[in-house]
Amino acid sequence: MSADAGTEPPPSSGTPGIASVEAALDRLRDDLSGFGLPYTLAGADSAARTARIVRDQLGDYVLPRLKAMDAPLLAVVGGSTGAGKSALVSSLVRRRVAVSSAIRPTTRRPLLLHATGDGAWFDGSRVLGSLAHVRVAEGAEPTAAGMRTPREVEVRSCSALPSGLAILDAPDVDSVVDENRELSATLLAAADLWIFVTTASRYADAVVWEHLRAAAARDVVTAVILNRVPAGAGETVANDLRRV
Ligand SMILES: Nc1nc2c(ncn2[C@@H]2O[C@H](COP(=O)(O)OP(=O)(O)OP(=O)(O)O)[C@@H](O)[C@H]2O)c(=O)[nH]1
Ligand SMILES: [Mg+2]
Repeated sequence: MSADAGTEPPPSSGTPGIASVEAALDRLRDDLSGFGLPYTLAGADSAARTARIVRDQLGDYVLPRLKAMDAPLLAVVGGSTGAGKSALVSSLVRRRVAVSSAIRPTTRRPLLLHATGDGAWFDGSRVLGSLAHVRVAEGAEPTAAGMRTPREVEVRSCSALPSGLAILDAPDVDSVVDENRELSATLLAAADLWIFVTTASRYADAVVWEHLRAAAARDVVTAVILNRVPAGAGETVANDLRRV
């Protein structure tokens, strides 16, 4: 089911019992938002981080999905810097929607592409409510490489996408830019599907596996794409990636 741009997303299904679960989870998220650990005791940092992750997971995935089971699926393309995420997203929709370059990292502002007519699902704070949503015209030039726009997500309609599917080109999970890594965690938490892009030179990096383990822990559907493999090494690298 889809909604036209400018209209309100449909209300939740109204299934008996769902409303009380929603209310309880809303309260839990609000409690976690106000949760503070003012004393520098052992374990305080890690407890605060866990609280933040649970709050984001509730706000960015569990609650939005519970409130709108028929909202479009969000496929988040994440992975190492330079793995070719932006090149892949542009290739999938057959137009240059994202800048791909030799600068590391290139993508600083996540780009959410949705089908024509699905706009209303993504204009409000239903998904990625902790980020400012910046709507950009469908035909506008892609955002320049390295442009710093903290805690924003660019939202664009894309007529190449089928109704009910949205794709998000995420910043990297492993560059020196701390805010990119934080942002990636928020984006991956909102995903119905992770498309995890790695390369022949990065697939054994610890950070890659941290994310894949997190995906397994969340039981989220994940596709791993092995990109930028030197000629002749394809089978060897792919087999080793499968093994690990
Ligand atoms: N040879 C080859 N080069 C590729 C491929 N995909 C991407 N590249 C190149 O790899 C470089 C990085 O591509 P990007 O699309 O910017 O990579 P990214 O994963 O989006 O990087 P960040 O935005 O920094 O996270 C660019 O120079 C691309 O032209 C590919 O399949 N083959
Ligand atoms: Mg990119």
